[in-house]
Amino acid sequence: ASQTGPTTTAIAQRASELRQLLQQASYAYYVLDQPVMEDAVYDRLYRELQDLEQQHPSLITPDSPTQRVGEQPATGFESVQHRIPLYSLENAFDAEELRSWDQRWRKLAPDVPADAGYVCELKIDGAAIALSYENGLLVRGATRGDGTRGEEITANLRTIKSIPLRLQTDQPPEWLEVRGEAFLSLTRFKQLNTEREKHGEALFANPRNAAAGTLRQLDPRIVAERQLDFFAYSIQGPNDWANLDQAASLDCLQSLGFRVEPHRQTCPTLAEVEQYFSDWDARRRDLPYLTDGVVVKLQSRRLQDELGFTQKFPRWAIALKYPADEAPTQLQHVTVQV
Ligand code: NMN
Repeated sequence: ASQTGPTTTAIAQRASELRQLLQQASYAYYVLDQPVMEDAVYDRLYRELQDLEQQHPSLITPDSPTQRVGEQPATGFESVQHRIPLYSLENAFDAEELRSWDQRWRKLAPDVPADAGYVCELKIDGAAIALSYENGLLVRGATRGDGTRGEEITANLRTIKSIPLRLQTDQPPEWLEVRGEAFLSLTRFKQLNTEREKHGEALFANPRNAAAGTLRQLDPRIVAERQLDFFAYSIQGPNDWANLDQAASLDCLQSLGFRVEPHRQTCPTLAEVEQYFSDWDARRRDLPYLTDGVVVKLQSRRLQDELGFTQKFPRWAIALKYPADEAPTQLQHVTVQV
């Protein structure tokens, strides 16, 4: 028999190679912001993979870059229970309240030295979500909801290009939960509102409302067009993965393929935390996304475990908030900041 063309194995190998190349390029493009491939090359490889998958549907894998956007709109969202509840954070509105938080936890752990260390992270103004990975594969994503139960919005979250469909590790744990903030960049927010204005549609009040509303869209194709982004900030999993100190856990998320807000800083003392907060109050409007404060966490995981939680909040973290802007974006030039 004169069989021509590549064998099934060769085709499967090529599909796998294409997925890997595209995944690497997409990671460099969306997460690292450092493209490693020309768009035209990326688009050609993408089409080649699409064609292969179309001819051989059995080759499609759930982490294929072609599988980010589902075709079918949902009819509604299911309520799902979070594996571990998502607590909210206690707020502090000035340095005074920050110090009072510090004194409160120190009473419970009197032997901790003054320079035991804090990690400051910019608090992004978006929507909190939880992502579940099983053996490295994204299997579920949900909104925060009331912290105990949220809405299952996996198809929508899969459209976010900076969320890995597969964790970048050769030895993924059986399960891993990653939390973070889905948000819209300011550029994208403004573009969307310009488009909406042109079409006579109601404008989004702010990027947070736009992100939250987008996540509850029934049609993942609309979600994909909105181009949400994601910063990871917390990791839950089996011991080796959960027992990391705060700064190491953020580095771990980054090495797993997530975007982690790059301006985080380890601050040995509370004075440095206060400095970070005031430095960023001046600089935050230069960022391409909105931040409404600084999340301060204790660096030591052991201390976090020792302090635990109140009914509502972790004792080892606080959100230090900037005063809210008084007017919507369009009117900012007439807003008097006091
Ligand atoms: O929907 P995706 O596959 O993410 O592509 C959207 C656009 O972004 C395309 O025009 C593509 O060329 C571009 N892109 C480029 C790279 C690259 O490495 N140059 C990677 C991912 C997406």
